[in-house]
Amino acid sequence: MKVNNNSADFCDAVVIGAGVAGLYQLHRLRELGLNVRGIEAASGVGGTWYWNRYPGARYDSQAEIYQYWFSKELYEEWKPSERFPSQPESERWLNYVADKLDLRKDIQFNTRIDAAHWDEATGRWKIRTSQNDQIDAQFLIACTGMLSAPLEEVFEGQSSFKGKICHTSRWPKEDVGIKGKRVAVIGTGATGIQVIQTIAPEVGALKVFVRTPQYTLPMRNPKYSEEEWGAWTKQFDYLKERVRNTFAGFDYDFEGRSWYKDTPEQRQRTLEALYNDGSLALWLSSYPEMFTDELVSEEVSEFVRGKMRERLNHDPDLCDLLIPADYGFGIRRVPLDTGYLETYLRPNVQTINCQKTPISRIVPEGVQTEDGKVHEVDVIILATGFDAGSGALTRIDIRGKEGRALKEEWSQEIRTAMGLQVHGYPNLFTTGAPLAPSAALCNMTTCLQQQVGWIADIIQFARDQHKSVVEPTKEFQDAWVEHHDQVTNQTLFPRVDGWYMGTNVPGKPRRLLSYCGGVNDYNRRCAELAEKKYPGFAFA
Ligand code: NA7
Repeated sequence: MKVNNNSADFCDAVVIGAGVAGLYQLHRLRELGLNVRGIEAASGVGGTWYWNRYPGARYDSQAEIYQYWFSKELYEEWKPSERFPSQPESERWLNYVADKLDLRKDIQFNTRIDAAHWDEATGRWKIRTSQNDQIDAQFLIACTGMLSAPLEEVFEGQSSFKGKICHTSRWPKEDVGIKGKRVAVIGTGATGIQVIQTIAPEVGALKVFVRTPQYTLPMRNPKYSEEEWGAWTKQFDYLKERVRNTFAGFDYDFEGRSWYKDTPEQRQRTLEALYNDGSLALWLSSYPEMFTDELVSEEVSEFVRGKMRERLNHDPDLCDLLIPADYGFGIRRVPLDTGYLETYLRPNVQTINCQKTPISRIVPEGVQTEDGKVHEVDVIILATGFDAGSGALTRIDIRGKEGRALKEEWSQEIRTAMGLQVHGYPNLFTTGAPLAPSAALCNMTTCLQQQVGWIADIIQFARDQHKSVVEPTKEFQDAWVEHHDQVTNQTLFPRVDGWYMGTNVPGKPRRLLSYCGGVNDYNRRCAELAEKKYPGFAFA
């Protein structure tokens, strides 16, 4: 396909996506005086919080830090009802932001970008949408989300199923009708966990297909009164500064703690206190050696396993199936749960061990496993995850200089310049893309805002210099990839399969998606680049 630009609409920038990043990017670029067009596949704003409307969806960053920091007014005015708000509230929040900033008028909904081709002659992007719009834009900014390309077609025979089959992130707005029904959930990642614990009391019979068990921590989710929110608003300035300067963009941090300097009693006290916080603090602020040192990893893992055993009433079969034994706590994404493990003690919940009997296909009656057994159900819920980080971009036909195709290049190796640009694709900027903390290991609002701000600043810088094209040099990108790999290889992350390493998608090249040198470190590096007038980036 060639994108032609006959009768194309011209604009300075196209922002793809109207989630947390896209809304803010649109706002920032508009403030710079650019003519910006937002393109969004959904019928409304929200991104992740539009699409993931499955039962039980909620975030696991606390409301006081899952926030926009560029406006104190937004922070003060929107009053979260609880510590970890659910999807409907999160979607309402982003709608409130869109209204408040009057963003909707510049967003075209129900539209996907199908193709974007760099035109070297004009130094602009030629863009084609699913509505057959032709757009000619100087800058293309992908705020496409790191977990927005769902793995929906996972099993043979899905279309033959007589009942309803639904991926969690494509959950319909209307009632799916699971009450009293026989339901299968495939997948026990952060999403599967939220679905399972939420629907179990409602459905007739629940069959959970478990392949890799997860470490999971109980969430403490108190309601927030207006007064309590008022108290948080007084901390706005502190929190705004704080989250930029911690390892994972949360308010909590490792605080220089060291496993080897603490006594066994101190360690136990620390782990207990952080566990009881009911947040991700145990993962992202206990002992940093957990990510690098097998012995520490094993000890912290054993602490969590002990808690999980208690919650499972020490049932040997359930403990065997649901407690991880062959990888360490925190090396895969840690979910927070609300009664998830206890759900397995309910009489209407049954487990199927997919390591012993993998799913072979979907048949009209339900899910068939390799032992030939058909698990008959009325509804199948696919909590099977995403083509994370890169998937949203490779599903668009993006062509850079000399006709190179991003999909093709990334099918060999995923390389970026700090997750902000890709060499060979001038004036394409990315947020939530591979090789930055925003690809996984961070409080997303912290990281996305930092990237959006950095992108707005470099665009402003280029304009100030009367330059129209920005591209990272090959040397800069190579050096970043090398640094990323060096940091990664000091950790235990590369040893464990999962979406962090891209191994959940057949054929995807193996590399840790997220930069794990810390949000604080990454932010410092980005700020330094800006201060030094962007060495490593070519302006033309
Ligand atoms: P995840 O964490 O990638 O989880 C997907 C789950 O689906 C996981 O348990 C997989 O098992 C399971 N899965 C995938 N394919 C199969 C097959 N063929 N058979 C059995 N089980 C399968 O996705 P989530 O949506 O839960 O979470 C993604 C992120 O979203 C999350 O970390 C948060 O940041 C928000 P596997 O582990 O591959 O053995």
